Amino acid sequence: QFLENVIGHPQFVAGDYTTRFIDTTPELFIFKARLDRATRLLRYIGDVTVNGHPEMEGRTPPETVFPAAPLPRIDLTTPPPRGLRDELKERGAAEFGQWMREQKGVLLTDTTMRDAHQSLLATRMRTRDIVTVAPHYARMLPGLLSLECWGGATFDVAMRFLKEDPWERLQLIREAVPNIPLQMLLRASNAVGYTNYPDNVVRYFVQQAARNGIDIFRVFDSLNWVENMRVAMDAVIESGAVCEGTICYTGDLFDAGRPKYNLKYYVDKAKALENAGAHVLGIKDMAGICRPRAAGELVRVLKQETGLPIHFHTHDTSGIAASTLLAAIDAGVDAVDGALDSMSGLTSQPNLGSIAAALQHGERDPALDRDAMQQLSDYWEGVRSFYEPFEANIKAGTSDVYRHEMPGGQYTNLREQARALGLADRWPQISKAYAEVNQLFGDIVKVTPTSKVVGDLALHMVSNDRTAAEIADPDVDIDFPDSVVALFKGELGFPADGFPEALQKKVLRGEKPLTDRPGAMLEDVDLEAERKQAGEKLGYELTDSDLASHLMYPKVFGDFVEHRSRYGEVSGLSTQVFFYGLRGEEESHVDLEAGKRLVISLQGQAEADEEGLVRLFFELNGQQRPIRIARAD
Ligand code: 3PY
Ligand code: ZN
Repeated sequence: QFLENVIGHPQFVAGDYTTRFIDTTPELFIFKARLDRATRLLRYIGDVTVNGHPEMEGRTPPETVFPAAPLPRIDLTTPPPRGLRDELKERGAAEFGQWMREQKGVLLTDTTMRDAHQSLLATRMRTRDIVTVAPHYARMLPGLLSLECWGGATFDVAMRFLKEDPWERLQLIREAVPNIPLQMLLRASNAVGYTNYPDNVVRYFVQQAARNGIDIFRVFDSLNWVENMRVAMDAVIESGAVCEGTICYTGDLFDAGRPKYNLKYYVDKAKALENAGAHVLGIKDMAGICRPRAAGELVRVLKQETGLPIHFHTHDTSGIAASTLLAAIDAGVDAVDGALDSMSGLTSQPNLGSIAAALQHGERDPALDRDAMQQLSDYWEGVRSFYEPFEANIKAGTSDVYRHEMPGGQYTNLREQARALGLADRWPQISKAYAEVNQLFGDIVKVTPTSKVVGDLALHMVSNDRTAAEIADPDVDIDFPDSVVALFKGELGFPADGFPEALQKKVLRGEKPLTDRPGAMLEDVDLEAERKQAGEKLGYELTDSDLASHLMYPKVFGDFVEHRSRYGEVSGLSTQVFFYGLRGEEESHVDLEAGKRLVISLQGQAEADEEGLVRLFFELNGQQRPIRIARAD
């Protein structure tokens, strides 16, 4: 670029320069960042057009042109009306919790931007598709309790597969939606990862999330171990945000043969969370197995036994989750989660629009604009089609979920893993093995990350033709997956009644399990030293949120930074171009920043030459831009 600048400089062209030309002409060092950014993006588009997106391997890209994602026409220049975030700001977190308890109408959380696509589309929804509709939410549904839009698996997937910065997503949603509380899912001491982090890393992560815009933290522990949630909960409370201390629901309240998860279990957990300072009590039915009668009883009793408002979350894997929500609502639940119509059902949340319709004109009417919900759903329907290859191809609800108890977010993922291992036709065996592993582990709570461990062993059993009896038999040698060893060591904490001793002994092969919660045994990280070290490796000074990303996923973050320096900010590309490249002569617009728009089209492409290089003839803002791309083998 420097050389280009010199050769193109008018003084140089005119021969009007001396040997001090470089010293006295500082503009030579102003590189055309815009052009450079454009070139990098053209390389990305060229690469995907010629070689396909790596994520499409083994998937079928759509053949046809995509339908539009129609956006409701509304005036976005006026400031959004007052919403529940204003209520929260005025009252503060604790009083807001009490205010929630006093509301007659049910409060609604829309999970479309997080759990719905995590559970239906392998978490692949991109920032651009979310942020495009965010300002419409602010103006059309200001009465929503919250938008669940961050955390869970979205953090990891954003960097690993979508090559975008999860923090930027949060900042952009925050900017577009100043009036509705933003909610995230936090796996307590596992933060947004799959294992416990040192306490100061968890604290740092929560601080960053609050600073960047999260108002409500749903905090859960994957073994319902409240002691292991305290560090995260304290950090949330200290930040001023709402702490939704959450119990994961498993088993069946009314199954006398499985008394471990009876009403007393839940009441004890709820009281422990209230004592730990929760402002709201979350009930997280991650698999969608809470039967309607159990939901009603649970809500009725927990409202009596605690002074907290209750926020209920479920999945529609069984096909009857709406009846569970309605039972919870009848019993006085304060808030429920759902996803907008076109992103609801199956492993996702129940249909928010239908719940609102069912309650209309009644005492618990959430009083939201149903036309607005419909229009926003129409938008999501268009967006969903961009992600067609990530659909799980499940056509109906399954009552089998009551047996295997897989979380909605895991169900499709595990099926996909099974497919990748060539075990697609053995799914019934895998789901059976999953239930058996749960029993081998002592009937545990299964939610990220413990659910992943159960899934790992279930896949291991089926791919190695092992029975549950063989897994348990001390005389049969099993090469346990690493995640199973870590679980039995206590790296994710412990269930209230511990792990079955005999299996623990077999898995650990003489190694001793931890004697305390993992966070207490892990040394604090020197954050500034870590920032410096990572900065030296990556070649720039990490921002606070970069540091949080690095602390969560050092390798994934490093790869993401490398991708960004090679191709630039690919988050600005449309989803069609990001995944499928440019086809025919369609035109793509990329807004680099306000007022800097790239208009890109592909005029044609030549056959690969003998070195395997393909020439692509792009047009960029009206100018020819040929690019050569190496065809991958
Ligand atoms: C997550 O932790 O990502 C979940 O959605 C658990 O249900
Ligand atoms: Zn969920």
